[in-house]
Parts: sequence; structure tokens; C-alpha cells
Amino acid sequence: MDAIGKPAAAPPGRGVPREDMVWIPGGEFLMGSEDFYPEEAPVHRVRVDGFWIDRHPVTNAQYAVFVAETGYQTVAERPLDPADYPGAPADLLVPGSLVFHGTPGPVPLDDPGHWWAYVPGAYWREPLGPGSDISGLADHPVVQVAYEDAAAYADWAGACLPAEAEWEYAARGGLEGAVFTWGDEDVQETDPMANTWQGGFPWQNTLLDGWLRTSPAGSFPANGYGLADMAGNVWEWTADWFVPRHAADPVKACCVPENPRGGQREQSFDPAQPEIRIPRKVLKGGSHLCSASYCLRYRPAARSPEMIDTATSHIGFRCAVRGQAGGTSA
Ligand SMILES: [Ca+2]
Repeated sequence: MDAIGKPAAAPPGRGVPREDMVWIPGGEFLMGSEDFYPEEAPVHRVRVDGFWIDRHPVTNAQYAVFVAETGYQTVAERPLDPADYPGAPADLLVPGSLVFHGTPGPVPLDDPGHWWAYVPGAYWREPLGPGSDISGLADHPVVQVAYEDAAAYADWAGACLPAEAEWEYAARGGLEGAVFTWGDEDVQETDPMANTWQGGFPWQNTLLDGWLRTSPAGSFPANGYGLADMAGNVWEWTADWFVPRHAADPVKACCVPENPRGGQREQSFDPAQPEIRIPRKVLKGGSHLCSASYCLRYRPAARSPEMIDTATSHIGFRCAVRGQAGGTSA
């Protein structure tokens, strides 16, 4: 993987695969799972057309080229509109983003406020806040990117963000119905195949996989399609609006959904925060913060809703290109 972290010399035209993309032949697969979290159910059959997808998440080096060429300013760098956040304290209405911090000891796992902090000044170049930087992290996935920041990059690159079905199909690497991208056995506490969290979350990380935060793209074995980091490292934005359950399998085999594109925007709001009218997209893949003891989401079927304005230290993305046949499939 020589090209890891090396940006393309110039953004290719729309519909043309970027450097270091992999062709995923179209096909049918079982999407979802009924063995873990309710939002992954039901298991249902889906068909997707072939597409290209980045071999690895977009890196800091790649994102830096985009920003240098366009002057793009990410959501985390911009002032916030108080009207979007009714009731929010004034000290939170300043540019910044969410940064993970471990705790000194065990904490109740039902309140992410114990390990997430809104840090003024945190953005992709200073991902842990002012004074931090990305030196030495050129080949790590870019983080602190909101949905719009990921979509802007994809647009600049002549690509798009994958749909959830495309992402999951690619992550499965040809293993029909498997729990993980590598098979059915959870090896993360014995012989890690991905950058996740080993130990007691969020206070004790045994670093069995070698990484507390992000890892260089491609540090772990690729899946059956040759894709890196489809489990763990960073959650990845998809283009789909979140709905709390998949649609059920159609009765007739003739009617397998083709190229589904998620739910409706209006369905995606967080019912637990009705005063916040910010829609949510689907994240896939889990991150370096996923652990079996808290969030067993380093699996292809796993999905998580995220408000489109949110940037955190464990969310990144990769791009896809549709409409251009490749490999042996037409
Ligand atoms: Ca780790």
C-alpha cells in the first residue's frame, strides 16, 4: 500500500475513480444483523451496482491538499448560530468540536458526557484542541470533519460519499452474513484485526492493538476486497439519512431493493432531543473507541446516527465513485 497517505496529484473528473480506489463488483447480499443492536435489524436482502471505493479512509495528508487548493473552512472552524441550538450555554456556542478523553476510573456507561468534551478551537488540524497538531499523523484518517466537510471533499475529488448499503457491502468483503469483516470470531482481545478499544472503556486501554487513538490507514489486514480499516479506527460518514430500523425483506424475491439510499431527512431527527432540529446521517464501521464491553460496533452491520453538524475525534470518511465499470464486471 505505497499510496497510503499520498494524495492524488490532482483531483480527477467526476465519475472517474481516484487514485487508490478499489472496484467492488455489484451483487446481492444480506444487510444488517439481528444478533446485536436493534437498529441493525432486520436482516434483509439488498442488491447494489458495482462501484469504486477508497481503499482506506481519507487521510490528513489528503485532506490538507483539498484545503490548500480550495481554502475550505470546516464546520468546526465556523461560528455557531444560537438559533440552531436552543438552550445551549453561550460558552458552547464558539467554534470547536468534540474530543474524547479517558477517565481515571470506571464511569457509568449510559452518559457519554463522562468521556466527550466540547473543546473550543478543536478542528481537523488541531484535533485534540489548541496546541495539538497532526504532525506525524499525515497517514492517519482525518477526523473532526462534519458531514458537510466530508461531502465537500468528495465533491472536490469528483467522488461521492457511499450509501450505507454500498459501505456495508464493501465492508463485508464477500463474506455473506459474517459478524466481522474477517469472519465470525471476535479476535479483538486476542489477536486484533482492527484498531478498537481493548480493556475497560473508557478508563483502561491495554493497547493490545498498539493504538490509543487513530492509527495509520492500512495498519491492519485488509478485508476480502482489499479494503483497509472497514472496522475500527474511525467511524465513517455515509450519505444516508438515519432511520432506527431497516425496512423488512420484501416477500417476493423479484423485489429485492436495488441501490437503497436510506430514509427520509424528516425521519432522521433525534427523538430524545426534539428541540434540536438537526438531521442525522448514518455512520459505519465503528472506531478506536469501540469495545466489546461497551459498544461492539466494529462490525459491517453496525450503524450509528450522527447529527450532520457534529465533528469528533473519532469520525472520518472515505469516498466512492459510481457509474464507471471496472475490473471484470461491466
Ligand atoms: Ca486501539
